[in-house]
Amino acid sequence: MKMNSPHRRFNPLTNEWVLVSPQRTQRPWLGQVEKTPQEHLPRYDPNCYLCPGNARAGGVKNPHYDATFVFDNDFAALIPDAGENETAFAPHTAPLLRAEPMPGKCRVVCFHPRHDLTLSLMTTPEIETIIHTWTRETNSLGALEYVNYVQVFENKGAAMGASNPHPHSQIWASRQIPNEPALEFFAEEKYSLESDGCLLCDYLRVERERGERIVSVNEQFTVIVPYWAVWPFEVLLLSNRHCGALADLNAREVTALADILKKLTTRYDNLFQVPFPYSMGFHQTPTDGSAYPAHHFHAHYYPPLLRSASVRKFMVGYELLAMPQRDLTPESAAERLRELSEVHYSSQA
Ligand code: H2U
Ligand code: ZN
Repeated sequence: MKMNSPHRRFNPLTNEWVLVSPQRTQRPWLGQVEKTPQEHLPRYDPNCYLCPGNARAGGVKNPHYDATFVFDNDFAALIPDAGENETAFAPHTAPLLRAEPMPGKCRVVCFHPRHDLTLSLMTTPEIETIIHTWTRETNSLGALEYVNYVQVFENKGAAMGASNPHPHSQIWASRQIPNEPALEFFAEEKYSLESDGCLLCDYLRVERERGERIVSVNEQFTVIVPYWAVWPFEVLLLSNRHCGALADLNAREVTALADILKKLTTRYDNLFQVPFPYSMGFHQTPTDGSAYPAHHFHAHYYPPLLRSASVRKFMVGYELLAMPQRDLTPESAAERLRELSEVHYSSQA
C-alpha cells in the first residue's frame, strides 16, 4: 500500500503521532553539511582514554584488557548518593516546583581493545562477549538497592555526540524508570489488559505478514523500520520469542543477537559507505522486583543521517513545537536498507 499524501501515523508504544509527508522528498538542500567521519583510525591511539593501558581523566589507568572492559564513568550523571536529605527536596508549598532525588550509577563498556573497530567489523563471537558483558552489568546494577531500571545504550559517531571513536557503550542505572521506557511499559501493560496479547508480538506478526518494512531477519530476531518511525533510517530490533531482558536470552538467542547486530550495523555502514552514526539502546524489563509480563525485549536505533553521509535530519521548528515529521516513508527506508549487502563495504572487492 503506497501512501503519497501527507498523513499521520500512530506510535502505540509511546502514544504519539508522527507526520509523514512523502510528497516532500524532492526538496533541495542548501543547509548544513556534516563532516564525514574520519576513516583509517589507528589500532591503538596513545591519546584515547579508552585504549588499553592509557590514562583516563583523573589519572586512573586502564588495564591491558583483551576483550571487553567496564569502568565507572568518571563524569557520571547519576551517583548513588543523590542527596536524599537535602532540604531543597522537602515537600514545600509550590507544587509546580517539583523535584526528587534520582540516585543511580553510570558505567562505560569498552567493546574491544582495538581503537579502529566497530560492531560491524567485529566477529560474531566478539559481539557475543559484549552481549554477555551487557547482561552481567544489567544484572549486577539491577541488584543494587537503589536501582530499578538499567539503560544500556551506544552513542556512535561524532554526529551523535559520541566523544570518542573507540568502540564503547554506556550504561545508566537509576532508581526511577526514565520517560521513554516508562511510556512503553505503560502502553504494553494497557494493551495486554485490553487485548490479552502482547503489543510487540502482535506487531511483529503483522509486519512479518506484510514484509514491506522488514530489513533483516534471523531465526531469533527481526529488524523492522517501524510503521511510526521518526528518524529516516530508524529501526526496531525485536526478539521473535516473547521475553523481557538480555538475561532471558538462551545461548542460541545470544548468538543470533550478535549475528543480527553485525548484519544491521553492516547494512547501516553500507548505506552511505561510511561508519554510520546512531544512538541505540535496549529496552529491558525494570529490575524493581515486579513482574513485567507484558514487556517485550527490543532495541531502538536512531540514526541522524538522511540522504548522504553529510546531510542529517534536524529535529527543529515544527518538530520541536508541534510534532515529529518525516519525508522519506518508512517503507522506502526499509526498501533501501533491505537492498544493501550484509557484507561490509570495506571488505567488498
Ligand atoms: P560518549 O562517547 O557516549 O560520550 O561516552 C563516553 C563516556 O566516557 C562519557 O560519558 C566518560 C564520559 O563521561 N569518560 C570517562 O568516564 N572517563 C574519561 O576519562 C573520559 C570520558
Ligand atoms: Zn582507543
